Amino acid sequence: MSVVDPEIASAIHAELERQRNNIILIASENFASRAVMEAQACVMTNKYAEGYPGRRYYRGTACVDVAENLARERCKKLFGAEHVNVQPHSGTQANMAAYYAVLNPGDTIMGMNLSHGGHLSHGSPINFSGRMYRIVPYSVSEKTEMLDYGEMLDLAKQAKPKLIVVGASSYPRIIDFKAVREIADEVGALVMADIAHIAGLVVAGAHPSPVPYADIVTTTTHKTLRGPRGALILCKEELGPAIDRSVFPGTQGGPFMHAIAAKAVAFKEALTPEFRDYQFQIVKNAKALAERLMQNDFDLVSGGTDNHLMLVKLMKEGLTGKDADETLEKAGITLNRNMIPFDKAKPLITSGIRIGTPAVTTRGMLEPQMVQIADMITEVLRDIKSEETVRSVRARVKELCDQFPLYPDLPC
Ligand code: DSN
Repeated sequence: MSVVDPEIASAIHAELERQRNNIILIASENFASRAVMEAQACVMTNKYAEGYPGRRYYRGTACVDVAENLARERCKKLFGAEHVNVQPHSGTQANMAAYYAVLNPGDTIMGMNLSHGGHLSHGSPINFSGRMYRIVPYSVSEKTEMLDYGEMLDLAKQAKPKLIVVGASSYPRIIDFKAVREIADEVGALVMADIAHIAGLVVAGAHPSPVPYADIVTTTTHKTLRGPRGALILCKEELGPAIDRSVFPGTQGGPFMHAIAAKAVAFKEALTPEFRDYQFQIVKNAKALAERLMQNDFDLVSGGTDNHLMLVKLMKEGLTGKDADETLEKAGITLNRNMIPFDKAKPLITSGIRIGTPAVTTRGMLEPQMVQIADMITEVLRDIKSEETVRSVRARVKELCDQFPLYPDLPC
């Protein structure tokens, strides 16, 4: 490739070096294994296979059928699910297909407010979901900054939703899927759980599973699940045909067979005891990082974390999320600004930052390194205008990264 396209080869090489030499704390990112990346870069990218294994609209699909069947079987085993569709290209497309399977335009969805931790595709007015459906957003409690299932029930009784969407992109606490099922049953609604962020935790048992309670479960495959970029849908057997029709031909054409092969590899990895230990370590690391930040006098949304992420409020420090993520990036610490519940700042500014531990845990970092990272974040944010502090932290970030090499044998 470096001969055919040296500019792209150079950008890829620079990206590898960036991933190696920075502490990545973006809660939705991770490092897929070499095996997953090899499958994703394979010749199956050349194959059209509209339809499903055994029922394709193209000839020559025997080999890709093997990949999709393995992906489906492994995924069902991993989540204990009755039916799975591994074709969605992304989390938003999985959610779109799920809505398309059970709703008509104009039907009512209750979804978590984006600025309280929800996702664009859970009904944001600037997303297709907010334009196609009537959205009644629910929020976290102002007092606890956690979901209040009593308030959710009251809202559901007024809104009479056809679907309650539960799941989040920036919610640091355990989600009580059973409580949501009970609310839905009281008002005759379906439940869709979007577990994109916590899927790895769920399969390991580090977070309760929604599979026994939700009619439909969607997730991406590249976050805590540590697979290729993509998504999947799980559902009860009786919804299977509707979900499959909704993915293809409803909302997608040809599946990405190389991505499905890579999903199969990731599911095999996720079935191992090592993967389970890894997920529990993500949570231990998040707790250690959160504890240290609080010892260093930072305020965290809801006062801590139960999962892989935390949200730091920066109002007391007189900082915005934008100030913080820009300066931390210069120091080699990559994370994102994030709205916090009841934020008064604009989405591109924000009053908080989101910090997640899946990627650093994949590198092998443990609690002592989380304390170091929390102290480096503190040093930068306490002295945000000091170029000397940024330089000094940058040097220590590099030393820490060198102790936990990333893709050491990747030729690039
Ligand atoms: N944008 C992703 C995240 O960072 O959480 C969710 O899709």
